[in-house]
Amino acid sequence: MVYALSVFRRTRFKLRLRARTLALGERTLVMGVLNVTPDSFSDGGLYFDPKRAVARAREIERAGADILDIGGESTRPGAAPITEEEELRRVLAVLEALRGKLKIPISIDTQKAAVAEAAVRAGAGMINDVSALRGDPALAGVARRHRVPVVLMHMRGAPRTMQKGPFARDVVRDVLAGLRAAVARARKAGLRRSQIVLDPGIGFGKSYAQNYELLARLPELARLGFPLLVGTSRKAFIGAALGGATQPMPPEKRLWGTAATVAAAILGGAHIVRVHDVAEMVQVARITDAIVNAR
Ligand code: HH2
Repeated sequence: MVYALSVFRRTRFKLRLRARTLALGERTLVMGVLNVTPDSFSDGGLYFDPKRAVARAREIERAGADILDIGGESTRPGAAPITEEEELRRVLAVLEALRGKLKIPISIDTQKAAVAEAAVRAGAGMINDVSALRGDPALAGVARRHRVPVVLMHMRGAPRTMQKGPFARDVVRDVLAGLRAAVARARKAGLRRSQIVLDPGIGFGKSYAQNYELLARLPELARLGFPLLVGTSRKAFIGAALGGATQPMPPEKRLWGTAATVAAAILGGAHIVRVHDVAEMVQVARITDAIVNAR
């Protein structure tokens, strides 16, 4: 009898961006987060100034990220939506300043078609929509016309109220159903299957325990037949498990907890991990990939 760590063998995919193709499943791709916001839960205010944002983008690339994800609107629990003008103002200044300066592709984290359109015109190669086309149905048209991939993330409810519950009785079933519906919306709007990446939406309308359950049961989401992106970085469920519910460990101290979740996500079949601490999580990804490939 051979006993081995249970490791999920990832399906390989090719993700066609405008200027290049990303191979998914050979090694884990690391998506580095750059929030150009005053209020993001872990890096809010740090890179609100475009000059600082550009410096951070270059740092993220040097640290080994494969993709840079730029967002102008916080989706942390309780966050209030911002206007299209404000979001455009925030992200375009950075995208324009970055034009031609990075080798890695840029993803635009937005729920708004107008922001996605302007960002793609300013050089973004993919779209990350946490509302999975529910926020603005016109966003699918932007992806279709420009032939860029789109990340469709599962969210139960909306950021303002999503952590108040009620949560799903069976979280995996809820995420599977939500992601199937998201794929149907995308396909109806004319997107190709090869343009779609799915994301279980860790921390988006789930109890802390359900986030762990999603990580433990991630291989069940691979059944959907799409590449998987997982974003656990510095999230509250890590802080709660480390510090306790009344005194959670603060976001800047969630590095090792994040590392554990990144390793688990990769062992469970994630193709892309979205993280703030790029240099550290690149190391975690390389070593976990070595374990995956040693089977
Ligand atoms: N999480 C956040 C934002 N965007 N996109 C995807 N695809 N998956 C995620 O898990 C995800 C995401 C939240 O993290 P962060 O960007 O750091 O915070 P904020 O929303 O407060 O800006």
